[in-house]
Amino acid sequence: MRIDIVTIFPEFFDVLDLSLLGKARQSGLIELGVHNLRDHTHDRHRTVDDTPYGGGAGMVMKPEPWGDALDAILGPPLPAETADAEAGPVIIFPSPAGEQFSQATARELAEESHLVFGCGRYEGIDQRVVDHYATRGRVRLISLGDYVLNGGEVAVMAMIEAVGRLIPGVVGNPQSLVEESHEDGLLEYPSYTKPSEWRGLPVPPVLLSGNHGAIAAWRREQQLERTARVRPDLLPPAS
Ligand code: 6GU
Repeated sequence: MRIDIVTIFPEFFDVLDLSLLGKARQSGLIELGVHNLRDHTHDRHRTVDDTPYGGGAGMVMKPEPWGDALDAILGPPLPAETADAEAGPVIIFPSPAGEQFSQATARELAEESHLVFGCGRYEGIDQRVVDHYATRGRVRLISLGDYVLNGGEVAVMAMIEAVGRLIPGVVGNPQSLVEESHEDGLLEYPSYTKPSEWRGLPVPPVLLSGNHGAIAAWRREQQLERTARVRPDLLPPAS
């Protein structure tokens, strides 16, 4: 998978050298391009924002640097009559005004061959950037959840981690992708390792029983109890 990121904070993504995703890049499973939006400005101050038309608080990101930066990734625009957005990459603008990211979104994005992320700052990006690139690729506005971040970078990092680990070969043991929170619609069961007693706290005896049926039943019960307690919204409505 190819991933391109446009941002005014390219250093932010240096951490993608580390851990599982760093290994996936070294092995060629993930190819990453991080692009500085300011490299696509043409004034002495490398300006990326301006005041909003119609007034209001804050600043809006200007369309021209975004157009130059995204065209450098996607190629120049084609004549409107030959444009085929469906054939283009998925272009993601992280935004608190977007659809909410979920494990289902991560699974969809993991099937793609090219993702482009445009990290907005300030009060967002001029809407015409979103509108124009919807003719060049499959644009999605995606939010991490109902809270406000200062910019899209942290959100993109979270999305890349969630998507990257679903790419075949990135996580060593594929079974570990199956048995975790959200994959089966429930929260995961609690886990224990040695020693069998720590600070007076024993491991639940069933886990030491060697009875695989009983262990599976206990884990399922724990998943249901935990989900009902902290995330009842994930359970199907009681009939
Ligand atoms: Cl994707 N961006 C920003 N700026 N804030 C957010 C978000 C994204 N998701 C939740 N809050």
